[in-house]
Amino acid sequence: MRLRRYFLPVLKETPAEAQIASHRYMLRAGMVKQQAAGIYSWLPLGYRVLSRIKSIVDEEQTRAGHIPMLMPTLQSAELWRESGRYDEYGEEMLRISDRHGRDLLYGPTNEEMITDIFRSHVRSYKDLPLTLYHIQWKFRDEMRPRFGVMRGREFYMKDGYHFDLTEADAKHAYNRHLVSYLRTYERMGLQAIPMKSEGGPIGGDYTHEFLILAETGESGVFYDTRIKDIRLGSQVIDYDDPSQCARILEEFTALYACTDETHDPEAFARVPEEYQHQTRGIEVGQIFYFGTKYSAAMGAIVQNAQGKEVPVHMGSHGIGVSRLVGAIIEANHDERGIIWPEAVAPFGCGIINVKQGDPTTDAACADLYAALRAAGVDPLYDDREERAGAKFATIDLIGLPWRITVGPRGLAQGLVELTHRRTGESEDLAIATAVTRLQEIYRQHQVEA
Ligand code: 5CA
Repeated sequence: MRLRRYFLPVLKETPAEAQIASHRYMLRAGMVKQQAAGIYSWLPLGYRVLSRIKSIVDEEQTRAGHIPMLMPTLQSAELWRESGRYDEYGEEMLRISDRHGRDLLYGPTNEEMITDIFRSHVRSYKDLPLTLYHIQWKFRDEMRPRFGVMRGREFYMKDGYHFDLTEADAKHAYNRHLVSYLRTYERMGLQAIPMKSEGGPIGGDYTHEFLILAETGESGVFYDTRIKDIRLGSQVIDYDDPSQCARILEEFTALYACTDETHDPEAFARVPEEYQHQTRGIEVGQIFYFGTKYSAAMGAIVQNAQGKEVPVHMGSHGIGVSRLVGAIIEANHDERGIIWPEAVAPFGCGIINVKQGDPTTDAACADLYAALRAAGVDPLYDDREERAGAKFATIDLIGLPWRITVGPRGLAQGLVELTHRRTGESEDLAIATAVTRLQEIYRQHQVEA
């Protein structure tokens, strides 16, 4: 993309309403625009990051054997009356009526709708196990929407639902989700720690939240610091292997880690003192197992091998896709702006032409731009008639992980400068070497088939 042809409305001033770094930088970098309390337009740069996060979530869900689909944002109140949640859900539910006076609602989650789809089509245990998911906008009329996209009213969520014949199968589905979530967050350069939680309006007493440690998070967190050393890394995962998934869950949940909701001071006191730590965290996902709560209420029944009709065991699983954009910034920024992990960066690198209008420099930049595109690096070329300092500030603010600076002095020796946003380290390289270097870096983030 050439910046002159792009739409990147960066702000010079720090918006007064933004209290935390991610909100400030998302507004300043022209990623989002607030349209009403907790409701945002995603401008091109923000939309790029949101789409990259969505793709990673999709890839990891598919890898775990889960099937993508799409349900509508508006739902009929009838379904929610069947489960009893139409009244229970309270003021967070946005209720709407259509011209015929029929009650609708903007979905805050989809347990009822997916259960309805399931009961309309599945009759036999032979069609199980089944896990369906979608990534769709949700609406919760939060009392205090705040921190930008972190606590929105309209937000983008991945929600998945599994259907199993037995409790044991359902536990495996739960464990499989936990592992696939760990992989998803690791791919985004995040460490999200699973913590025992409470079911809330979704229900179920077996549930974990995934938290990113950050002082600006909304949940209080108590944990054993040794948990920070545990990573999935590049281990090969067989999602069909119940014992491997159970072992990974065990490994990631053995050490103490609780939010203020489930914190148990006595158990925490048993953690050696030097490892006890208390901070705050951002909840970027939650998984639930709630057995037959919805299937029994709504008649999602299958015949088992003995011909007996039984309600299916279910769970639901959510990732806060739009919240992740903010959470990643909270975990990756400095005083100059955002520092995107490569996997979710809106552009792979910035090209800075320090002498726009100089024919040799312009031509070198055009060649470099073409070469990077061909190498799959997806560059943003700052081709504006601006001072070099202003260009550096923009590329730093919007957080591109790499920057290539092109100027007449370097070009005289056939060199450009490659700078790493995170470390600030720079190297003078031949143009072709800089291109290959970035190509290699980004190749690591492409998923193997
Ligand atoms: N049905 C279940 C699982 S699909 C469910 O709705 N779970 S949830 O309530 O925990 O939401 C899933 C994730 O969505 C949360 O972990 C959080 O990351 C994100 N989320 C929830 N509320 C908001 C909000 N108001 N703004 C932004 N993200 C939110």
